[in-house]
Amino acid sequence: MNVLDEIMQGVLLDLASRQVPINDLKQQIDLAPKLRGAKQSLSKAGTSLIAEIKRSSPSKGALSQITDPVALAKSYERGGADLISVLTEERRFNGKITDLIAVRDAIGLPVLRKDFILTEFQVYESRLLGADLILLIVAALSNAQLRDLYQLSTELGMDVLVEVHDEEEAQRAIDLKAEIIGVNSRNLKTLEVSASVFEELIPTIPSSVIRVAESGISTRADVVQAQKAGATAILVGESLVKSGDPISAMRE
Ligand code: IGP
Repeated sequence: MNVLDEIMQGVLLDLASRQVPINDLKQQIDLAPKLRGAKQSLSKAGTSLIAEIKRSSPSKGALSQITDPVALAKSYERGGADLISVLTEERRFNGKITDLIAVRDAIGLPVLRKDFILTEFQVYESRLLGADLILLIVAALSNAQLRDLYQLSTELGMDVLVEVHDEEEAQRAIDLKAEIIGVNSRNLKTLEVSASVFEELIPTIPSSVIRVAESGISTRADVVQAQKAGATAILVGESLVKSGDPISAMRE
């Protein structure tokens, strides 16, 4: 079993433990928090920044610097981030649904729920938690699942970040007519980062799409490389979590 399969298995187990009837969630949808417009936030001129709250990762272990996710999110917002990503996957990333709620309450920016979304239940749950943007990982889903979860997410008003790592996945995202596509330089099956992935894949995505370069970005040169490949946004976790005042250095 590869890493992605293991993570997905854990996600499904955790889900079983908090499952309530899906109708209970549907009934509450009208009370869901007002949406903040993720796509709009990522459509401004220049390269947008998605700054991530990440406590730990399977490849790097604990990024122990996060003692207060709310304080970190506020500093990202002050630093000029356009959108905040919050990991909510528990087992491998030590993410917390409560982080998403607390962060969203404390800031005005739109938020991304960064998790392994595999079921309709999680989509309704994300909307109720106030996620403005939801991650769908092409490698984790069949075409039918991808289409159904994408459609449900947009019906509920959320924007969708469709994540790809190779040419075939990128084509599936394009065929879906995804409006926001993320190219992850990390292979979730092996956890290896390959710097050439941005250059290979981003140019294959139509320019009408918001193109997000994800993972392994830590220096100004990395940002420039992603921009040259055609990225309109970057998603940065570890290097922002680890450094004190990093955002000014990353912005043009
Ligand atoms: C952030 P980094 O290397 O800057 O910490 O990466 C982000 O791209 C990464 O956390 C990520 C991720 C994912 C995590 C990208 N896709 C899918 C969990 C699931």
